[in-house]
Amino acid sequence: MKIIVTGGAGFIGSNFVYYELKNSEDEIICYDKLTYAGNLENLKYAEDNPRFKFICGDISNRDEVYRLFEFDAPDIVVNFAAESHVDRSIEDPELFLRTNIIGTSILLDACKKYGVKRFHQVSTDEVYGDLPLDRPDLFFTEKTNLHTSSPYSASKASADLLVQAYQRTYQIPATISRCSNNYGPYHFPEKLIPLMIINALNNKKLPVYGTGENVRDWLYVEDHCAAIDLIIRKGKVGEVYNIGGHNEKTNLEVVKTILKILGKGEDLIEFVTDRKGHDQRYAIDPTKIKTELGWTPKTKFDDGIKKTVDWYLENKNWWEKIISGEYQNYYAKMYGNR
Ligand code: NAD
Ligand code: TDX
Repeated sequence: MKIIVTGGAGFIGSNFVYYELKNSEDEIICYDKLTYAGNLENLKYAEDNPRFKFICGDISNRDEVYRLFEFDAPDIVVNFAAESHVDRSIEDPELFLRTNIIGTSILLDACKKYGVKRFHQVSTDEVYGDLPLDRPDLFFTEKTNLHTSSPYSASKASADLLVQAYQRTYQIPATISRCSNNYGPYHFPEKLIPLMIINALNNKKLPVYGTGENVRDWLYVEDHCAAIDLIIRKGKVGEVYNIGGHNEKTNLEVVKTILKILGKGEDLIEFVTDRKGHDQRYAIDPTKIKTELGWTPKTKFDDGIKKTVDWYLENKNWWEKIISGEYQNYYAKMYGNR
């Protein structure tokens, strides 16, 4: 089969490309605009594989997308392409609407026009909004109402609604997955875990928003890839699957764990102005994907975070190139006066 992986030069998409090249016989076409978050170096171990091809393109460009579907005739499309950072969406929402909503709708139109066996939308637990910190008994299930907090999550929820509308109206064979926070190799340094690892390695302050009590539910990226692989092959059309491994941690716990692994002092921690509209707690109930598809996460947080820190230690070149470029301006703008 032929699988188009949109956004395959980003964090999770590149891990998914490697997962498929290793675990399937399928042909993988990565279609990516190479925004600031897309990086061909993420795919350097795939480029010589005869089952892999890279095409540079934008999911919100209808002509380009139709050409892609016409020439490459995919069986399956997995849509990772998105603007993915909440803080950037708070500064400038418009691009999030264009890529995450219009881009998804154009991919769906292409599926309608050319036909596919499956369209899979990679969504997020953020579409459910947040849970209160004092109710550890509550979890997001697939039946939880959509209730978004940031322009990012609103754009992802809008895309989910479009996928469901196209599935019902035009019988597009679509599925949706909503995963909790990922971590692992190739994670762009703007996000919590890589940012804290890199700052600690450079003996720079670690900017924790608010009190650091907000809770995220962490999943090692390879476990997310395995779940998506199961859904595209065995998942039922029209269904939503939540993905998460019950690894809830406060941000402060995560930051302290990283400092401990690196043998650095907690004096590097700096509490800074909170994120606007900051979601309190995310927590996924993964019962459906476990019982219906037999998925279970393999990597425990304690092992995954050590593997991740090791990866950043061993791939200094990768992140040094990123943080020496435009990222400097981003960092000054977001953290300079915080
Ligand atoms: P990322 O920002 O690392 O990568 C996004 C990729 O999409 C980049 O390669 C970028 O170049 C590409 N892209 C952006 N706009 C594009 C466009 N218009 N056309 C084509 N390509 C474009 O993001 P990520 O963290 O890998 O997230 C991938 C997907 O998974 C996103 O849809 C995100 O909402 C979802 N998700 C992420 C997490 C997480 O913890 N990172 C958790 C759940 C769901
Ligand atoms: O410098 C920071 N300091 C800080 O305290 C950063 C970048 C983050 N934080 C906090 C905010 C969040 O509570 O850490 C937590 C995690 O932040 P992010 O890494 O920005 O992730 P989050 O906002 O939880 O969203 C992520 O998970 C869901 C991804 O970026 C999304 O793409 C995904 O959908």
